[in-house]
Amino acid sequence: MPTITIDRDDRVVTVTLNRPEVLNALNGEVLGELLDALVPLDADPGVGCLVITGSDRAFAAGADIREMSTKSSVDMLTEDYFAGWDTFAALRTPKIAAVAGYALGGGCELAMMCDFVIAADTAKFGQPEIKLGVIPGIGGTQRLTALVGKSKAMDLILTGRLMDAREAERAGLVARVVPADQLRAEAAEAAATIASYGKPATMVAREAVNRALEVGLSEGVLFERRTFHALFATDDQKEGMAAFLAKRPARFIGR
Ligand code: CO8
Repeated sequence: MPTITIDRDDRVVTVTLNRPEVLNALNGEVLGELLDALVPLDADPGVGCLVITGSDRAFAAGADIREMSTKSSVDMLTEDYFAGWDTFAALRTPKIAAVAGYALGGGCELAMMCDFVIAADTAKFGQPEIKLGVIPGIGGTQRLTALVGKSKAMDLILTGRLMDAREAERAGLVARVVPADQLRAEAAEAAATIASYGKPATMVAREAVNRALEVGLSEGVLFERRTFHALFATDDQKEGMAAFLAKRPARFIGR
């Protein structure tokens, strides 16, 4: 039985994690199925946005503790355990995490690998790995610190406590909080909006924003400016600006 389901609605692809018996814990099988499905879709100009979601109870309660528990340090090193998640993070199509219930450990890290998070008011975020005698292993120490700042990242990672959706929104981890029964609709609407724009522009917009986490201000601003210049080679730029001046809706073609 697959560990994920894939639904496509025009230019939006929704991936639903589906291991309810373990609260969507992330194992090698989930990662393999995600990459098998998403790498080709990422290259498809007809796909404009991805939504990653889970169940009402759990987005994902972490990396699969059963899978990891018996591994040795040498196993971890030689398998380069978790390295495949870098491929997920590097997908160029914009991706939204739609989070209800638990987003813990690797689940919180998966949400942070997406471009932004829309949370149900039931969502709970945390990096509780310290309680297992380890630390976050899929980018949590880096991405959480970049999103919420050192003080709150230290609080969460050192105590292992969970934070609710409102605290996560105040802290900058979450972009929007909505009532749980509206989560899917809200994410689908945001994704459809993003997918309605030219994909070259949305792809490089997310690259430019992500650059802010990697480099200093002047390097980042230069990257942004050169990327902005490059977009003037696209038909979408001509169409978008002509449509604005003609006071009509733009029709983007993705090149
Ligand atoms: N992995 C495997 N199984 C899990 C996980 C998990 N992360 N989370 C929950 N489950 C399983 C439970 O074992 C249980 O299975 P069973 O029914 O067979 O006993 C089932 O899911 C339901 O869970 P609970 O009965 O515990 O449900 P509750 O509602 O009582 O509690 C919680 C829900 C609070 C989410 C609780 O399940 C929990 O604390 N889970 C673990 C959360 C956690 O610690 N996550 C971090 C995991 S480590 C990680 O993500 C990164 C590690 C980095 C390592 C770096 C190495 C390089």
